[in-house]
Amino acid sequence: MAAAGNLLPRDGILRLVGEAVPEPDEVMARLLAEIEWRQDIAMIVGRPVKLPRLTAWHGDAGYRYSGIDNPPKAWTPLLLELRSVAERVAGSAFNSVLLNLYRDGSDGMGWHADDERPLGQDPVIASLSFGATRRFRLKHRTEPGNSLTLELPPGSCLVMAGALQHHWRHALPKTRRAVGPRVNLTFRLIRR
Ligand SMILES: O=C(O)CCC(=O)C(=O)O
Repeated sequence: MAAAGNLLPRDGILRLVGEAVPEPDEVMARLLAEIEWRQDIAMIVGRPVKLPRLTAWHGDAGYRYSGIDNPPKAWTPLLLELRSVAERVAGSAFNSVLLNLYRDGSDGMGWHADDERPLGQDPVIASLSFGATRRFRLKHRTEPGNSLTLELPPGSCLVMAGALQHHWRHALPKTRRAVGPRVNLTFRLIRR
């Protein structure tokens, strides 16, 4: 696991560490088999809309985003192993994880920031990727020309920290390329 420098020119910290998790294909197969994936529904302008991905929430604390309640499920042995990798890479402790399953290229996540109040002022978030390599995009909130695109390979760990969530938005765009499933785990520290 190589040390990784900051990829952002300013206003936050973004580090990508490749090969953070050994045997990523085996981990992917276990995540698909062991996690109870659910289809969340968000209310968008008063109408129920299925999120374009499946999700699961595990950990010590619940979480509410986009009007969706996430009561926590217990840590599993695999999730605890992955949490220690995320904590080692990020140098930070986590008490919760949001898991996203992108079934194919028509699943994705729109532009947003992880800036909900329970995450605190400058949250550290560590994101592990498995399965298909997908593009991850960031753009600065007030400087539209200032953007970044990264490929997130299986077994990699992306760390977002410092003021990033205040100044940047991120997204996992849908793609027309034929891609297989991808699982992403974002480890967070929820403050009560
Ligand atoms: O799938 C990804 O890499 C992005 C996940 C994400 O943006 C989030 O969970 O807030």
